[in-house]
Amino acid sequence: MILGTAGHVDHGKTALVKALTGVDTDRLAEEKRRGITIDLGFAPLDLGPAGVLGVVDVPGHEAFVRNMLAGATGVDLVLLVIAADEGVMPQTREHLAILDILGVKGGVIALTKCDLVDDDWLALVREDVRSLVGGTPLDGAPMVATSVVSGRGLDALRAALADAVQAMPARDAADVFRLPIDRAFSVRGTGTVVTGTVWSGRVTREAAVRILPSGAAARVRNIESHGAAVEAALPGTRAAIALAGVGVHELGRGSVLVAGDAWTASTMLLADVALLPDAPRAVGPRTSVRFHLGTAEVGARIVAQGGALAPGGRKAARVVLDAPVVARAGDRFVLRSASPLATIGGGVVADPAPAQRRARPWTAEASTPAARLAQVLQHAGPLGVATATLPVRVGAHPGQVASIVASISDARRVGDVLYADAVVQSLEQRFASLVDAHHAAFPLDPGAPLQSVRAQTTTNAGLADLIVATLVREQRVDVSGGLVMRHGWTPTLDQRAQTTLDSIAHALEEADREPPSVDELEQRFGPDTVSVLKVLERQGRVVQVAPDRYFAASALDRLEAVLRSAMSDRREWSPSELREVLGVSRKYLIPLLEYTDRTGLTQRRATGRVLGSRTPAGPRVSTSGEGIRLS
Ligand SMILES: Nc1nc2c(ncn2[C@@H]2O[C@H](COP(=O)(O)OP(=O)(O)OP(=O)(O)O)[C@@H](O)[C@H]2O)c(=O)[nH]1
Ligand SMILES: [Mg+2]
Repeated sequence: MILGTAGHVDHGKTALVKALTGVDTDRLAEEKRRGITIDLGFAPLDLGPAGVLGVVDVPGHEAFVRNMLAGATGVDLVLLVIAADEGVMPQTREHLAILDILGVKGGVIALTKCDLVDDDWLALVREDVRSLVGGTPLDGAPMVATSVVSGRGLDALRAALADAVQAMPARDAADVFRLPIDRAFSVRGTGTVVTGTVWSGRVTREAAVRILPSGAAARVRNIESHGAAVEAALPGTRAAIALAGVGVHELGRGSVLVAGDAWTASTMLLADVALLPDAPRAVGPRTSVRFHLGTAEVGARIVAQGGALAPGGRKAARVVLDAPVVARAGDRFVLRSASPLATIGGGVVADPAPAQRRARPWTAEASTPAARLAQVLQHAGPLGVATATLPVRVGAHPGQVASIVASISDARRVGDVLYADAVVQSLEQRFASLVDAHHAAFPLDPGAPLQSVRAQTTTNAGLADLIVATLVREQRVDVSGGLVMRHGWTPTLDQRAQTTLDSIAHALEEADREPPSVDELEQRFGPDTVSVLKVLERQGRVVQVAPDRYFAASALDRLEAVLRSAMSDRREWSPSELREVLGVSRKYLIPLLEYTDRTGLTQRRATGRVLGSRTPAGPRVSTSGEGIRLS
């Protein structure tokens, strides 16, 4: 578990950590010279049966609040430090506001430097502090009077911390792994080392990991926790991780070490954003603010639903970031203004990687992972959402995701992708309308080409499969021979079409082995010709031998019989011999032989053809564009 300090500059945070742990966390030369903390310091605090706390000591100076934020963001518990002689000061308030925004669950208050004040004064400070923390995560927190000079209160403080630790729920190691990096350096003989607090999940030696937002892949070479080598970095602990395959220049504070496919970095997220009541001014869509999440800090703009966000207000918003950030639904973030330099508010991430850039924001804080899932699916539309990303997208443990998916009735799954039911239904509707439109436009056609209706409905093949399967199962459409038609549809032949049909069938039978082309038929029989030919083809009375030519089935049967008997000698027949035996001109011969090659009746060789392997009753192949069709 992680304990973070908080409090105004010089109030004795580092001195108290040293008194408790024996570690001086001010390690920089400049910190020693100036007597203040500048960057984060780390030390283990052994609380005996309550376990070892990872302490993150933060700077109190107003110029280093950004460093405080990087340290405060992953803590379970806070140690709020207030010097008894000075009492509540500006960064006492600012740090407390930050802890509130970050949703820190609890902690302990230390009144330090008690050797410098008398008991009456101390009682007044206690009262001040009590009223300050009312309504914050430290409301009702134990308050311990301490002095590192006299040693007063140190044991009581340890005991209070041990109680607070035992009241905190442990983090789940079965979650997806994330460690926001707070330091990265290179160690001779070891290579690149990163440190940070494990926010969720665990990682073991030799695990494959990624650094985001860069996307660089790396391998965990070694892990240390509080200076000792360990096999796994566990959630809620400090870890130093040696990485193979990545250079120190590729990462730094703000980068995130992750494992698994769920994580991405995004330059936009949806969130529930609130401004502090004492924020200096409203935040409009063009106001630039500093966005702090984990150890990352980037410039951002807040596009709130229905206009600017006023001090004290809270709205659903789109957060547009200057650089990609790794976030998870439910993450807390802090907003600061650059001038004046101040903490102005913060929020909760609703969707860390929305699918559409113009996605409408929604309010997230009150919503459950199941409600977020419904929203995410709605926003994703026909793109759907990969189930592997759901732990991050909706902010639930992988183990919970399956039951959340099962609990919502309005989603459909295709492979590893989930779609909103409403989205699939509207695509089904679209598919059915396209079929109807085809029937209306071509009443003589047996159906619409399936491929084309699929392509006009969605470019997602898996989704198209689902739609066709559903519509067929629900008996709304039929699929046959590469065509799709309304269930029970039969081409309607009115008197005129029936006459045309009879005439064309007759004409093709008459023409026998040298039938007219489609164009010629159209000139003679009018605009219904093409549709009528398809009806005849479906009835098995004609066969499309070439794109522009149909034969009467009876004529084709005779031609094939001639070929079969003539070529039964199994030798190779030249084109001119075949023309002779079939009695057709070259114009008919070539398409005919190409057709019999396709159906397997003949086989083309270097200088002629031999009889193929097709059985006499084998399938006929249509050339009308939908592949093999059984006649
Ligand atoms: N008399 C007395 N002095 C103290 C006590 N605790 C800290 N100090 C002194 O207060 C000064 C500041 O202490 P630090 O621990 O550096 O304060 P800090 O809160 O860490 O300061 P920043 O990290 O810069 O915000 C030092 O000179 C300490 O020696 C105490 O209990 N009694
Ligand atoms: Mg300090």
